[in-house]
Amino acid sequence: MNKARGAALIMMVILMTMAMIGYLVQRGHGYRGLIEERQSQRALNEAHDALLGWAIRQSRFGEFPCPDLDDNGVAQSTCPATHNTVVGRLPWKSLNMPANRDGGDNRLWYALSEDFSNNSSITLDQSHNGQLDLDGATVLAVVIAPGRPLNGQTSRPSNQAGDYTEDDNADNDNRFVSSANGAFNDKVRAITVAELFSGSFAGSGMGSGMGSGMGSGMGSGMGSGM
Ligand SMILES: [Ca+2]
Ligand SMILES: [Ca+2]
Ligand SMILES: [Ca+2]
Repeated sequence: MNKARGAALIMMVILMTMAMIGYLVQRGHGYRGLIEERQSQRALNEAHDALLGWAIRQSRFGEFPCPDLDDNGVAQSTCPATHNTVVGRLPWKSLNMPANRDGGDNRLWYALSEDFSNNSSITLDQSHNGQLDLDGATVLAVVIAPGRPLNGQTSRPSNQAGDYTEDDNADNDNRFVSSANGAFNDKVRAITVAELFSGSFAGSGMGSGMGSGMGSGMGSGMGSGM
């Protein structure tokens, strides 16, 4: 083998090794993304069921706990509202559930319609759909797994939604989205008045849908990379 041929062979081996390494790294990232996505979905499902389980047990049927505004796990005793919406974190201690985190190791965010908070004393029935909008549909609450920080979200930990959520989820009004153009990795799970009154969610102790986990809930937004 002459020198030129030997050098070409070595170069080919180096290129093939680099290509193989690149493939394995990419595959590893894809696998990590899948694990994170599943963890986020699990956390959203647990939060969804815990919130509904709480609401059906209240003396005022359908009242949900206030979001946690200071990240101590405990619901605020009063729900300060903006645009008929209360935005904060999931009050996991008040819900008597483990501290669940999404695939990016964040606590979940939680937004609630004012009618279903303790700001209101109206008797809730199926004519009250809530005051939040998720992808154009009316819902009574949303839970959001914020995912890893994206560009500009450099101030974590904080109690500002914009450090965790993106696009229409970050502006503290009553409209939320499960997808958006540009940088966006929020995973959103809705809670609807139909679910509240059907009791068809895991652990509800009522209805016929127990144990279903409701994994296909509207607006889950799962499927894109974290
Ligand atoms: Ca709190
Ligand atoms: Ca996010
Ligand atoms: Ca919004």
